[in-house]
Amino acid sequence: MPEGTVERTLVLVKPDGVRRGLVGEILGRLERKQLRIVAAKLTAVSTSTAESHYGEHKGKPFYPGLVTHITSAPVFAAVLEGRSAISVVRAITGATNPQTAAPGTIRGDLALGVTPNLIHASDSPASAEREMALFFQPSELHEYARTGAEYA
Ligand code: D4T
Repeated sequence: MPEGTVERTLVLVKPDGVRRGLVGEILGRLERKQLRIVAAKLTAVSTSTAESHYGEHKGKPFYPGLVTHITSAPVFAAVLEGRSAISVVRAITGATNPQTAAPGTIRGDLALGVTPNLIHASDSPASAEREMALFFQPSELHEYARTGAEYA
């Protein structure tokens, strides 16, 4: 039995991932790790949602470009659930800069730049709670059992 408590984490396939047709590839990698999709939708990110989501980065040099990017086309938002889901998804995501992200990670294999780095993944339980509430109503979160779910 894998260790860790069951967690939920917010994943965004960013506009570069949606526009490159990589939603299935990215979600597929997470599903193959037995993470359970409990919510998902294609959605536009308003400037106010972007500013809330990336509030911790306000004032940094890359902040304006980050907000411009995340609002430039729809994102595919999803909540993934599983044991230690927050750290497991971050590991599969890889380092922020795709030039140094490890091969085998989503960013290491597929991303083209630091701002267009394909995917956002929550980095702590507190961030996950805050970010899930920004993108989903409680009624949009679903409960079900996966078959053969090692991370269930
Ligand atoms: P997210 O939060 O999107 O999962 O990314 P990380 O956790 O890997 O990275 P982060 O919070 O440090 O940065 C958030 C977001 O800002 C973009 N960024 C970052 C950028 O455009 N230029 C930069 O120099 C940095 C550091 C990429 C991710």
